[in-house]
Amino acid sequence: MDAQKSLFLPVNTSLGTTAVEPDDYDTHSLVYRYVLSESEDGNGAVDVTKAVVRENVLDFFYPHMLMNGGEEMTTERLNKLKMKRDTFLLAFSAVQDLDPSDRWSFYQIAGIHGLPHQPFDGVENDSWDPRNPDWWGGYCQHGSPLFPTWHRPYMMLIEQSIIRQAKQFATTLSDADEKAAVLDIADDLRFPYLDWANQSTRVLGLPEVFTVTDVSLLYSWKSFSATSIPNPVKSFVLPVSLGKIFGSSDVYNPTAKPNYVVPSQGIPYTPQSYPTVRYVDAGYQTQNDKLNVTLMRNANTTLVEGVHAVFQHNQWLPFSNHYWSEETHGDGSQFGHYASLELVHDFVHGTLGGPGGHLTYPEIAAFDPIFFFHHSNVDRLVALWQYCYPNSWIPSKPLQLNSDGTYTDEPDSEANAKTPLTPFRFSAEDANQFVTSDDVRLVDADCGYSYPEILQARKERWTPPQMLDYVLKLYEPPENYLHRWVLMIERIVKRAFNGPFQVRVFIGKADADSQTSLSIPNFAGEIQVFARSSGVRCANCEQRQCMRASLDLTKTMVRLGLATTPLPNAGDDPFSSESAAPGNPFSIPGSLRLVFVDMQGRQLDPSTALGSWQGPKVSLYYQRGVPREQINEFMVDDDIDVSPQTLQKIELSYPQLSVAGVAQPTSS
Ligand SMILES: [Cu+2]
Repeated sequence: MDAQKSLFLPVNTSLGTTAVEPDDYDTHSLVYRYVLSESEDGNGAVDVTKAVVRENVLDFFYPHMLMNGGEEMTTERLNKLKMKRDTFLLAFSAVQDLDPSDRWSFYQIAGIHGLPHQPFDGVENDSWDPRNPDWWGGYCQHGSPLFPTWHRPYMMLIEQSIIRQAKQFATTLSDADEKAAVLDIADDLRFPYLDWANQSTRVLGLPEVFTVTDVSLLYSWKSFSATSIPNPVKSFVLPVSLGKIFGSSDVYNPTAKPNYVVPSQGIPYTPQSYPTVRYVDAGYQTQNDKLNVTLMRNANTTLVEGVHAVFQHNQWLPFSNHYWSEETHGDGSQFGHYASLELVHDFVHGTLGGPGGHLTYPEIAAFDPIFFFHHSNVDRLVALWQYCYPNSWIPSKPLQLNSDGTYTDEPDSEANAKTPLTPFRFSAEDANQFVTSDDVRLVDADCGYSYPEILQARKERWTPPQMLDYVLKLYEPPENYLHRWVLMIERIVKRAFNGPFQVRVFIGKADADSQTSLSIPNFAGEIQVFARSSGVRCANCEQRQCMRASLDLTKTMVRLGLATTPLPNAGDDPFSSESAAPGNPFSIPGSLRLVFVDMQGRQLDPSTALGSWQGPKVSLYYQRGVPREQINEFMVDDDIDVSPQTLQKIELSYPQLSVAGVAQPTSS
């Protein structure tokens, strides 16, 4: 493994084999950093207005469709944008072609997240035992306040690999101008972000660039002959077999169940030479129509409202992750009813991956190239939120989490802003120093990249309330209701069903089950649980990791003609301490129906799947919506607490609430 490896592309690729930086393989160069531009006044501060932006995928991949962004769109500028796009695609493709033993390869970098549960670049913890099922075998942080920050250097690492291959590509170009131009572009290559909640996604679904088999190059290259290449953002062909994600007895193993025809017996899911897929059919092909129908439906039912709700948290802990625990945060004072960013992110994994798609399963999600476009957007939302709430950060007091640990962190280890984010090294000099959350707190000042809105805000010196106003308008649900009702499910045992699952929510459809159409007006949305498989684990472990999830019901209530104004026992101002709780509008038996299904849409029985499973704890929150004009004063003033204790909570139970397949929900 330590023998000198070819740094660059294998001989059989079209981009050549000459080394550009031949000495850097054996140094600890797998670090997260870009070179930061310092400000001109010489005080050593970083000039945040010089940070390179990660652009919207539509602007990045379709530059010829750009109106002009306020700038004059000259032929010269358009050509440069086309060249940048093509170079990104060529370089990303080259990263995917690298030998799987190469630490810069897509295979190795994608493998950091979950399977194959092997050390990346030799970063290990001596006590990690791959046979101990209590340890998670990937490095990624989920259900943790480190969720947003761990994925930050992860994105930067793969961008560094793309930059390297872009420089390599430049050396193959015979036209001197093209070579110079590509070298000039290379350091600025960043993953564009896929904004899955914006207007375009709600109406049009996934941009075509993610679905075509071959992608056309837009620039008229003089010294590169191809006019199209196999599309590197549609799928990645696994160079080695990844092995099984699930134990042999489970119903989820896609090799066994009905959509899949995998070549021969005993071959695990994700076998060598198979491409990653989304919404796979019996022929192991991605079904883009199913993907798009689901994406557009979910963007409209859950993602827009989810992002809107996420920006109403003003504390890092509940904002950052979906973790739920009775012991530490069970009194409602910490978390409340709003969606966490991680939860909305979970929805997107299930929505883009669908049944059998790699993105749906945490163990293998990062092998679908779209993972990085999704996480670019997650990171953008983190950065926008940080702009709105600059003082909120990972609590300094160590947090004990009932976690599975990671490849290097023991189960139940404590996490804080100084926890090493392995395997991402801090510098090339010290192999044992890893990036911490504090090191990557700000995208521009600490990391050297930015997003269009943040760059604009910095240049125009927006205040945090101005940014919040901007974001809330961008993701405002189509109707800005003054009375909002949100369903909150606590204590969802993530591993109850040995893999990912969904909770469908219906209003006024007491007999809804897995066969009920999602196109009826009663369907309010579905909660995606991005859960790992259990393998062989003690019953106790399976009870431990719980998450919380929420879903805004208001739109569906209005559609069904249900009253959304609180019943008369609520005071005029539900925020005031004297006001009584509003009445529950769901007073009829069967008003709210939960249906648990697996990713293939088969009904699950929450009460029997695990003998000791306590089942979900369900409540309804009423929030008086904030009129647009008042958003700033309500949300941003540091003295105003918009956290959940100011909101009205109503516990839901049988018979108003029912769960498909269960005679009566388990009591809480
Ligand atoms: Cu993710």
